[in-house]
Amino acid sequence: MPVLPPWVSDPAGPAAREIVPLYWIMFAAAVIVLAIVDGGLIWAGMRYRERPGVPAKQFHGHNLLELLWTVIPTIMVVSFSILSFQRLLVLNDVDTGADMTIKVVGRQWSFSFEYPKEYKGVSFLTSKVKLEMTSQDVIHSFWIPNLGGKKDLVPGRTTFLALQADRVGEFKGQCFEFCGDGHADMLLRVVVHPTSEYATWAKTAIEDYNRRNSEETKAGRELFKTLACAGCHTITGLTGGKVGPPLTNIASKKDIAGVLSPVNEENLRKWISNPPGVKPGTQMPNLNLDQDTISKIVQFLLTQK
Ligand code: HEC
Ligand SMILES: [Cu+2]
Repeated sequence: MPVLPPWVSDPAGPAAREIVPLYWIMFAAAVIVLAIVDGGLIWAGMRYRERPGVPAKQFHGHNLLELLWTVIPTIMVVSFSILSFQRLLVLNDVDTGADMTIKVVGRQWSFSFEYPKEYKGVSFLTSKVKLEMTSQDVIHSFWIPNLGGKKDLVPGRTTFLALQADRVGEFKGQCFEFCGDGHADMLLRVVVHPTSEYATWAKTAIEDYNRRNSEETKAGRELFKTLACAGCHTITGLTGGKVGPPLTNIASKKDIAGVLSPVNEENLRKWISNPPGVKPGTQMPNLNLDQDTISKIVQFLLTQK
């Protein structure tokens, strides 16, 4: 999946595409103003400066010039405002066509995202995602340059932003409101999955969430701690056994004891039910556990990613 550098001028969605022309118009105007003002300053400084025998030239007002530098900037500011408000009408319409709402909370110094609890089946196509945002402490700001829009997360208030991408990829962003020491660590990453992969990702994410919070998993964790497993296996923060391999990230491994692949519910069950039956001569004994105990332990192990 392509990882794109955050860059405003490389729009990857409709909101960003709205903004880019305005970005260039303002950028060009700023460059022209810079050239005229600084050019004029340098030119006048050289032309009218004091020289040996020539006193510096004195001016007292110039009606035409003053009119020009009042009227032109006014026209510029007003037209930029109008153009900006037009864009904002589009950007602020977060609801039309939004398929999914994700809640975003900013805090010093991270963002957290809460997805809908249910997955509505594989036919569920997500194109526009609405973000419902708030902050726990100070003001933060959500900005993914390639996807456009930029919205503050304000404590005590809810703000909205819509994200929509028209290419697959990983888009980077950053908190855009200085929020304290860890401000620079508030990186953001939006992963745009192809529709087909999104279904799998969402299903797994929801399964993981439900598993982490299930009673069975909690029971499995206790069982793991109290049964013989604890004496032979290390799980960081839980047990410290050294006879067998650490199981802290067992659910992310490619295989179980080198013989069963992948690491899933079925294979973990098979392994724990009878290790020597699966891998003759292994050092892990058959603990003769009942099916219910094994189920709980397996649910717990699957959360160890
Ligand atoms: C007497 C020590 C011992 C006990 C008790 C024990 N194990 Fe093991 N376990 C091992 C050893 C040794 C291995 C490595 C087996 C091999 O590769 O042949 C292992 C491997 C594993 C693996 C595969 C690890 C990997 O990295 O592939 C899992 C999963 C596992 N044990 C879970 C458990 C669970 C759950 C319990 C408790 C119900 C348990 N073990 C009890 C010693 C033990
Ligand atoms: Cu921040």
